[in-house]
Amino acid sequence: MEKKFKRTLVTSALPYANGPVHIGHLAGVYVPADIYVRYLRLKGEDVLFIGGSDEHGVPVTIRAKKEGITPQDVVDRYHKIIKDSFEGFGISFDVYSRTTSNTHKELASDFFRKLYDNDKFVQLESEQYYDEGEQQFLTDRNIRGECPRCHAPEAYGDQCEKCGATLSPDELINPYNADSGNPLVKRKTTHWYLPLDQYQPWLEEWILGDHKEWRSNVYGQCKSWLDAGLRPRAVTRDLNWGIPVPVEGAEGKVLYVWFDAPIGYISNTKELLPDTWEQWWKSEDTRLVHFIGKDNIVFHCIVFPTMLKAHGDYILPDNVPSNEFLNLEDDKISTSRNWAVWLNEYLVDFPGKQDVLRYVLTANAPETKDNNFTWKDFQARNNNELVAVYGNFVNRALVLTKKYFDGKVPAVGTLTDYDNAIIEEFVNVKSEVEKLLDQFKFREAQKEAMNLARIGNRYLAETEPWKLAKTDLERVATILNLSLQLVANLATAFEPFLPFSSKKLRQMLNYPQFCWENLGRTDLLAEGHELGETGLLFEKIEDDAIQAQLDRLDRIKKENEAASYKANPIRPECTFDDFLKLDIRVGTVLECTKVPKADKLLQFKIDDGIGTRTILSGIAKHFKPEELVGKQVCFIANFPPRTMRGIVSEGMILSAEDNEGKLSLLTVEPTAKPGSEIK
Ligand code: B3M
Ligand code: ZN
Repeated sequence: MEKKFKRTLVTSALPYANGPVHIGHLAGVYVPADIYVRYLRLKGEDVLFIGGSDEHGVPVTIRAKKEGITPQDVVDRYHKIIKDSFEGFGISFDVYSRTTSNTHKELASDFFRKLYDNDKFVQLESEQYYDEGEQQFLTDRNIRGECPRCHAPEAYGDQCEKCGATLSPDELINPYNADSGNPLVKRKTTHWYLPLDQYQPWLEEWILGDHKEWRSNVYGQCKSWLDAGLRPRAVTRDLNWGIPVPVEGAEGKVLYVWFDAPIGYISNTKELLPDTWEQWWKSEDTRLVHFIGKDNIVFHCIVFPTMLKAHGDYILPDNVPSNEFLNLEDDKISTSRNWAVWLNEYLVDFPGKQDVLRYVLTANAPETKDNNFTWKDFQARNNNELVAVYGNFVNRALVLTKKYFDGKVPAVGTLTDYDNAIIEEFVNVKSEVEKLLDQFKFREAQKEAMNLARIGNRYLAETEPWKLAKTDLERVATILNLSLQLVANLATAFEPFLPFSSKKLRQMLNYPQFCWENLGRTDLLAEGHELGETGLLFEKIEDDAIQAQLDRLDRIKKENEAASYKANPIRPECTFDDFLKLDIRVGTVLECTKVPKADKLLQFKIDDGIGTRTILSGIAKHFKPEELVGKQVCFIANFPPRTMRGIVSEGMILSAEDNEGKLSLLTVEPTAKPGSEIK
């Protein structure tokens, strides 16, 4: 059933222009997309690589407000930083534009209008949160309130960052406007919805039936969305930053950022190829591939295809290779916590070492599961693989050729069985690498390429040409010829993965052109061909450079801790007399049980030195009751009794809460007599 395509259109997710891009972006989307595109180009295929910044959406407005500048200022700044970072890493877009371009505004607006005119939307009235003081509707991200799950005080309307729960604003306890702090009321508003439910049968057939070859994480996520049943999705918002809804009576409304952003792929193609863009988007012999991160799967596999289908003129994606997430030093990468390796900073800290990061990110690509980036691993992969294997082999082959043959490719003599066995090992590299790249298995494909260098190193170690120079120069010629052919193969095989190093290597080989087709051949460099200047392909990375990065992360961790301390500021001054009002005592836990039907409450029976007393405490989520029996706790003994769930509680048990909401009980060390006073 293999369809024949004439051209491949590759898109990579449009990053939000509300901050710089980091290693997570690079590993998840841009490096794999770039490897794929470079590979297709090397094969001589017709391919376009579309990128751009996603410049609408609420996060941009939030940052603008925080900094007291306009949303346009924000996106102008970050679009440039992001574009430069991608250029710095050799991400070879054919176009990198932005969703604030006129081409895009017009095309997205027309797209909406066509769906509107053809009755593809449903119009629904709903109640949304509204800030009467500011006279504005709020988007989920702008609403904050207490998390209904973990009771963190500042959860967002769409998510709690503390416990990770996905939320809707309606679930928040005491919602308020994150900017103004005002409490919110509900008010009616009208929006246009894409009726995904109507497309459900078609989507099931198209994805679950026709695209079983999609990565299992992608297929699985689509399946669970479809199994849960799709519902109409609003494609407009009450907001003043975005593309105005091109319909009468829609003042103050803009297209939802996830409606306009994917259309950006089309607009950016149009901007690049004003005359021929339609061939790329409207012709069945174009193969469309979206590279994205896993949080974007539903939009690229369900929402955008539905938009395209509803529109009717456009092709649908053939594949959506999505990666999982990359963590940094075992912690989730987070823009707001500054927990990231920023690409613009890396380019300054490690000039000329773009390929090292490309290599490490591909070697650890989160293709099938979340993966972890650590600076130690970065250093180890550079020093033990790029330097010790790839660089070392190349260097030995080139230096020996300079030494014994004046830098000219020596002639091959008779091949030994061992030579033939080595050749045997790498003739298949082309089909191996291709097979993997065609399946978007970049990690394994890069391993295959690296394997060539391992073969080369082994070959030199076994044959030891430096020992033969005096006795058998002809044999040395054969060994070095074969080694140089391997080096040329390495430059070719690594071209999609490590473009900077391949370029350098081609210069060292004085071998400006080569072609993917020739990969695996042993006659790439002709006898007598003169090599170029030799230099080091990779350099060792020393401990202090790594330590500097670890120190930076340590500093950030401390700053984050300090910031959350500030979020719980020290309370206003109180006097010693105030303190003396509290009667705090030590007690020994005699019994501790869960209160039936109250999932937070523990019931304690405490020996308080005089007798026993009952205390209820809302800490059941944090402790196992049986583990507390026998422990000494501190409690406030002079609070008035309080009845909860029909039980009278006589006091309050004290505990310490850290900035992640984790509790530790206050106890005494060494043990004290029950009833001891705390002062
Ligand atoms: N800007 C989300 C993100 O950066 C979004 C992608 C849009 S792709 C059309 O993860
Ligand atoms: Zn929570």
